[in-house]
Amino acid sequence: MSRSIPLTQQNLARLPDEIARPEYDRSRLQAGIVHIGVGGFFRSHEACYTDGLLQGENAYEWGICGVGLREADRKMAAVLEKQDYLYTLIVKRPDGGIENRVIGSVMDFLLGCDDPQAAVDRMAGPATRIVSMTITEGGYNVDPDTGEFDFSNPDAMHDVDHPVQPRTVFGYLTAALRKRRDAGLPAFTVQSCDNIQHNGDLTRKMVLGFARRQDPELATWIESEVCFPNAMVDRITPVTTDADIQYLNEEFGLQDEWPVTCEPFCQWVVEDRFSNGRPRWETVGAQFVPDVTPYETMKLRLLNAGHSVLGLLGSIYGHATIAECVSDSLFATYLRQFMDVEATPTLEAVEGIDLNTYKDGLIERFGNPNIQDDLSRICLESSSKLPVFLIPTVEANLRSGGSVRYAALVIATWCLYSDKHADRYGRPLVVVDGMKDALHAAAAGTRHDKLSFLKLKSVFRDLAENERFVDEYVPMIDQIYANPDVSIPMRRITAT
Ligand code: CS2
Repeated sequence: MSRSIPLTQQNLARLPDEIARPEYDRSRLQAGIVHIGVGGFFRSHEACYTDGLLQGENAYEWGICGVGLREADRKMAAVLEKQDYLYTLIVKRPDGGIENRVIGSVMDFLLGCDDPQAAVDRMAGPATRIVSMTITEGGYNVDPDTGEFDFSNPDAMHDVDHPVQPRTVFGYLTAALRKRRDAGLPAFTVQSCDNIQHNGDLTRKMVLGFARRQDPELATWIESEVCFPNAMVDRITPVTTDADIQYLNEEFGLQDEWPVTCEPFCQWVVEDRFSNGRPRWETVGAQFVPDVTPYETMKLRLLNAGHSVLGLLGSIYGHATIAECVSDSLFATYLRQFMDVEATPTLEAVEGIDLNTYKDGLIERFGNPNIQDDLSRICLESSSKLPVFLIPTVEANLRSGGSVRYAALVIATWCLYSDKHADRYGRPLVVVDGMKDALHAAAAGTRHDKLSFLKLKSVFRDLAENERFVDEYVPMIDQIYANPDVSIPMRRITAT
């Protein structure tokens, strides 16, 4: 029989001293924040900042109510409810040290797919002042050809016609904002915490695009009343594994069914524009700035693009994790040269940040041997990631005459990956991507037309028409289709 202690509010006092826990009175919390999309990243980032704030000051009005809109959120709902919405954050340092901390800022969870009305009512309630979200890069429903709201999505069309029975995040936000307007309540802030350039501006554009179609008058109200601050968010958060659950059990006798593992580094740079007040997150390390653009560009083009470079090349080569890639000197060199030669020249200066120190820090973070960040996580949804992380760097270098070969090999490798779904030894690679079929079909066309993959305009825009890019790309396709050992072109590129 297991002697382990299930994680609940009542059992907090029984936990070993090494595990930090909420010292504040959780029964006094009110949900000033409703968060849509409770996954690992939200739990290691916004919820962690908010927990830190609640530990430090009487900010009881800033508890968080989680909301899941999809069937896939059912497990999170069940686990959190069973654990009184508590979970453990396992912070793993590069030197092997681990700090464990039970996070208490989440105080409730609603499953929209079971009861949409309850979720709308919670957002529309007077206590709610911010609705934040992490719905992934692909969740914004952008038509890749026009950049506008994509009404070909059947759920979005359903929401246009059923304003009180929403399915999408856009349907929920407009339903709740309508209720607030009708009740004479101030609007809440809509705060995106997704890793997207100008995440607030994009959210605004999509919410307004949707609302104009559904209810133009409401759209005008939203336009003038709702703030959508942009933010740069950062904390590497691998997918939780059974080993994380076992670790808590074996080391501390703590039974947490869904802890979160992350690195110690954490960053949140936010534009200070809120419709109805905000928590004093600056007291726990968040930075409020007038314009996040330089911070987000730096992060997307160095950290995220760096991840994609390692993720795609490493997967085909046969590496399993980011740390394993960085411990391979060829991959470490390739990454550093990509950052120095191709990414950095496209960046503007960032106040208070020395880019060399930032890059050294990234290599150290990526190399954290305790963070098992699988390349499968990095490569999922690449079709939403690369247009933001990598293609703008290529385009900027094509304009300025800068190098594009490091990126060209990564894109050629992604073609091979999408075509074969296997590494260089023929071992299967799982592909999770909203565009999986389109990517596969385009990549498979390479045998007849070497530019077939590159002609996917929604991902690569006009790269297939750029002679200089094509001149770099085609020989790389030839080379890796002849021999999928990507280390050969990597060695050649890094040596020149
Ligand atoms: C990763 C990010 O998804 C990815 O490809 O680069 O999830 C990355 O780990 C985070 O943005 C770190 O803040």
